Amino acid sequence: MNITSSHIEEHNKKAVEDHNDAFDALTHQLHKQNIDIDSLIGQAGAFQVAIPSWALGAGGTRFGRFAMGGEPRSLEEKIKDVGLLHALNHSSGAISLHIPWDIPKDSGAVKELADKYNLVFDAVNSNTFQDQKGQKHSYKFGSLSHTKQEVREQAIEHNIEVIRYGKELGSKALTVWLADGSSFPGQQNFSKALQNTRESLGSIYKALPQDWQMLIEYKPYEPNFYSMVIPDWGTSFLLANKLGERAKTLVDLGHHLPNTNIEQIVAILLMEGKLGGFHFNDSKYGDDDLTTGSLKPYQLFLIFNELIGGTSNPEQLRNHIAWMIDASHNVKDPLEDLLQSVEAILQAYVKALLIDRDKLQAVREDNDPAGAQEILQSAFQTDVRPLLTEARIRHQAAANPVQLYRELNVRKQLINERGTESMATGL
Ligand SMILES: [Mn+2]
Repeated sequence: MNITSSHIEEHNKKAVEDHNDAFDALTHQLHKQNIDIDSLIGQAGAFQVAIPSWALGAGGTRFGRFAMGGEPRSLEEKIKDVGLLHALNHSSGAISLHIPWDIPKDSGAVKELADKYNLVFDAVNSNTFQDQKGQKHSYKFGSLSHTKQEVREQAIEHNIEVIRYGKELGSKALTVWLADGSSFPGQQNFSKALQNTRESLGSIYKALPQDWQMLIEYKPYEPNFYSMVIPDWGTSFLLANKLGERAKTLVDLGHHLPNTNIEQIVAILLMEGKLGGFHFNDSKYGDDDLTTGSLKPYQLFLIFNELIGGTSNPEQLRNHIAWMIDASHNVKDPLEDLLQSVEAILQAYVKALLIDRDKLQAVREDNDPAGAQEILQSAFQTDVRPLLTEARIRHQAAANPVQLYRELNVRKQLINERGTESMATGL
């Protein structure tokens, strides 16, 4: 299944009339606010969000998994699926791989295939949260933090192996998410576990190429339910500081206790030069891994407000932070879900670019919270969808990606190609 330029042209031809009306109205509205819409279209068109290889199949819960058919059966098919997304929205031009689920057998051929779809390889992800067949030591009681040196060494070696694969493909970052922790009081020596982790990460850091970053993720609970070795941004930040300049914190939006002020965390990490990347998703209760922006679009907007307010140059922001989705889809078609997530991220980004920074600064100086709210709401309530549609049309992508996906019956075609039983590797 390929999306061709004639598919796109035909779809866009039908959409153009309604689009032009909406786009003209928005152009007029922004012009009155002295906002240059072309510059915003350029910035929206340059923003790329990496798609994780593990989010292309149906996700599951611990109660079960419902197959959806047509799932990618190999790394090559995963790349093709991300290629489909990128052809539709022009904003999914990177893929983030998970080792060992996506070991490239022939890196040259894999790279060539990705090139064909204009995709690059984003951060590579290690996996020491489950045991693989034939693995010598079990991670049941931890990996990088384990009490036994031989288990820690095995986990370190795995991470170094992941870097090797990433180097072959042109990745520039390693994401470490540590599931280590304890499920019962007294089970683990907190400080010893953190110390072991720090030393293990130090060994991995030594193997990190000079132009790479190490992204350290945190999570307050799950899979361990009493303590996690890296439970919060403070612990990740502490490790990143001790490791060195190329170690940074990765913020997964679902990895906080309810009601945590994530935008404040983002602002502080950015100020300290330690914000390495994002895993976007949305949640109501915990690490729900729902579609980004489906529940809390305002929170997402406030995060981008901090990002843009904390950097002088949007280009630097786009290029120096790893933007990734980390979601799971139990009841939606994953490809539709990913299109919706990317769209929500771009909406939040562009809306945050609309904020009048000078005015915001002035009301802050005047201690005027109502004034601040007026400014934020004015940006947040602006319907920027015509702007994003225009950016896609200018890049020969689909005016409405989800609609075209449905018009072309992509899922049905994928099922025809791959069958109803195919299952993507992952959780
Ligand atoms: Mn994550």
